[in-house]
Amino acid sequence: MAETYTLTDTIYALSSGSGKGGVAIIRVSGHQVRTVLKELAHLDEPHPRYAYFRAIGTAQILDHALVLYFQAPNSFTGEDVAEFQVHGGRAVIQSVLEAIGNIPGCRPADRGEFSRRAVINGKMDLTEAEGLLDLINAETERQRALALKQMAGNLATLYDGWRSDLTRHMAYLEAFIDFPEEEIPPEKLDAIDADIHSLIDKINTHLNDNRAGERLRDGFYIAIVGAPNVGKSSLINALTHRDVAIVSQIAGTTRDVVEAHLDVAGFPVILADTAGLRDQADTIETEGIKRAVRRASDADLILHIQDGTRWPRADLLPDILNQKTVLTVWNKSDLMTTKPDGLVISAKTGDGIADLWNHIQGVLERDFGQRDNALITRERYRVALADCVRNLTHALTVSELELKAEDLRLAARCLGRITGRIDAEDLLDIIFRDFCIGK
Ligand SMILES: Nc1nc2c(ncn2[C@@H]2O[C@H](COP(=O)(O)OP(=O)(O)OP(=O)(O)O)[C@@H](O)[C@H]2O)c(=O)[nH]1
Ligand SMILES: [Mg+2]
Repeated sequence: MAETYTLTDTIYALSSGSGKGGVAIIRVSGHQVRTVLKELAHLDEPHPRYAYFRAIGTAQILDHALVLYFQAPNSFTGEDVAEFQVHGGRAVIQSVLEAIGNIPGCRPADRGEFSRRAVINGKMDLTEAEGLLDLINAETERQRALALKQMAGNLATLYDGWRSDLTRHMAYLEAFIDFPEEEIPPEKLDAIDADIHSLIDKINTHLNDNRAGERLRDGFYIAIVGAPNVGKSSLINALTHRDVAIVSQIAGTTRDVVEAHLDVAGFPVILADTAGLRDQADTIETEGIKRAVRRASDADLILHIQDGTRWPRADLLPDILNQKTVLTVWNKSDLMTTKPDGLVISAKTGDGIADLWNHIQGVLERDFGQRDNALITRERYRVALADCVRNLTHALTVSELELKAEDLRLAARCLGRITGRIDAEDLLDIIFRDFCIGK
């Protein structure tokens, strides 16, 4: 059983990053905020949203800091909130945190507890809180843009809108259930069914997004595969401008999968160099080849490297990889006498690498690029949406009003689970565990 969440404590934490810095921000939220401001900053009647420059401390001065007060409900958490912008030294931070902790009713915040309170107090829904988490974790431009949209409520608005449509229909049906002597006009029933149909279509379109949102959060996997010695490791080094993989003229050099994280035009990319594929190999190399195929079959894009000096003789990919998006790349252009058709590069001289980047970007753009609609960023949303569609589809097959209303209720519940409007307690524990303290 999840413990029931209590809002009686006042919580505090360092909300800026840990370590030394010019300024550190300590946040306090809860009933005791006014007491904290009085005792620590000697502010009796703080104006909300004013910046005060104060000496901080009770018995002795700990620091001179900017102090801000946000009055409930107009704060991040919806409670009274204070922010202390102190100097960012470890001893300063420690002493101010301790001084707050000495005030009765104040305790250190848990992971994500500020955001959790914001959700409980209706300042944001779960998708917005998760958007905030993603924004904090965003490493590339497109991740940032995606997270910001979600934090601003694009998914919340979408799901709440669908849910309120369903609630409206439900209420209508309930009215006729409650007064059985009244016949529901058949054209009204048809209109409701038509609406359910159209909602199913909308959710299915939303679901059919090539998992762009989830992949944008997690990163796109690109696997470099091909026969031994064709220059795969040379290519990962050329693409990353680093010496990430060992290069040698001995066939079968690479055994393990070697990964590098890159930012490609704002897309987070995980590039993997793999062992050369061939039939004759020792035990260790065979294991390497197994890993290579496994990694490549999970990849969003495969770069199939061919030795261009052997053109037009081409190596074949294992069957399971042929269903994936594959870019064939002919390497070693500096040694070629005839130029192959298609993508030609030299991992050694850098010839054609810029063009290869353009092709990779083209694939990313095509599969995951700018879409106007809101993207599903978590499996949890996807599962709930699929459940919702199932219930709606069932609603269309039943004619009894009671059963139809029940299906609509279940469908609405699925949407409510995503936004946290219902069943939130058990979900909250799981979701806010991923947050850091102070958020
Ligand atoms: N001239 C020339 N040599 C290259 C080029 N790319 C790779 N090589 C050479 O080809 C040999 C094999 O390169 P690697 O990058 O280790 O090849 P690999 O595909 O990773 O090989 P395995 O790990 O054994 O599967 C090395 O001697 C490289 O210097 C190229 O574009 N031009
Ligand atoms: Mg290699």
